Amino acid sequence: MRQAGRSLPEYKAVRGEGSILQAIQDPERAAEITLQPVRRYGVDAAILFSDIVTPIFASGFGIDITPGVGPTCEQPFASAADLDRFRPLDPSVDLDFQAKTIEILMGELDVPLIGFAGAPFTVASYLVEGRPTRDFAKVKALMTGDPKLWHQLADLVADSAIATLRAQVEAGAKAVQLFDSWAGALHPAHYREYVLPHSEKVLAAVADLGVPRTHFGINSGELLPLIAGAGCEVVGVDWRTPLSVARERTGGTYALQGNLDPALVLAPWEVLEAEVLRILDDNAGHPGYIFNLGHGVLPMTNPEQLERVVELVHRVGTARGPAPDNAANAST
Ligand code: 1CP
Repeated sequence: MRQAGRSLPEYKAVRGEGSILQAIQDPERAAEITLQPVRRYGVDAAILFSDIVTPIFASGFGIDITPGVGPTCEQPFASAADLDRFRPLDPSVDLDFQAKTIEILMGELDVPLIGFAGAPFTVASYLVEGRPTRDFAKVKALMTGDPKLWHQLADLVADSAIATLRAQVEAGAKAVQLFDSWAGALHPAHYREYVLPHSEKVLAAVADLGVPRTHFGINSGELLPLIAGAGCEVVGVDWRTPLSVARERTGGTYALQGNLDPALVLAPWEVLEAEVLRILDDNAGHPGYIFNLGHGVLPMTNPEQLERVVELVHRVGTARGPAPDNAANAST
């Protein structure tokens, strides 16, 4: 549950003012923020407190995270000259704070740590647009109007994702997630031509590490077969596609993660409870399933509602666990 900590009073107490990049670069604080949702909710894994733009920031390309807005660039990526603004990332120097955070976490956590990176399209969209966007007009104009420059940019972003993911796993992360949150803004043909090769490169470059790879995009119902085929073991599903449909579209051999609508966590408990049970029923006891929200936790979420969701899933999800004919597969 990305940003599960964000609505917690204990997060607000340690996060500090200004850009979260300050907190991310402070290993003690970043480790504490990573631990908070695990302590509070008893979830089965922790997700590293960082952001998808951290490696780009560390490579020296000017980017910040503006409170209440998200990633912003004062000078967005606009021409070939901007390629020189990326330094190749040396994780042992540029991302040393991340390794230190994970080192602290390895001594504290009793659940697995999930590492992550942003996929080339989603990260590049912030670099080209300069801020969060609804229409992705500039980044689409770049990819279709100057494919050569687009591919050069996406390749650099892919390299930074590979460097950060490998460093996270080497430091102790037990799974990785590649967030292509905004891929659903693309037509499947454009996704296949301009985006998929770069995400495939990232996922292939971490295959030898032997940790499960999750690949996720919101609004990605039409893209699910392509997202699954990019090279992963787990496919993240937002709330717009029923799990059973997602399983059909991905051929039944991938684990799925999702797909509770984060807005429904704000609904009365009876509504939320029914929705959680509906999702578990839709999973129909399939062993390859990770209960999660379909996207990040909304800032106004009441932590008690999430506590109840976790408790319910642990209680009922286990009871409704693998159906008998799937149980054999689960143990192999
Ligand atoms: O759960 C956690 O807190 C783990 C750390 C984490 C992760 C996994 C953060 C901290 N960000 C992310 C990933 C991330 N960041 C994604 C991919 C997953 C997703 O789509 O949810 C994306 C697209 C971003 C970019 C980003 N950073 C946004 C979205 C902006 C937009 O385009 O709408 C925002 C608001 C941020 C800031 C941010 N990052 C993380 C937190 C806790 C926050 C909230 C703001 C803050 O406290 O200052």
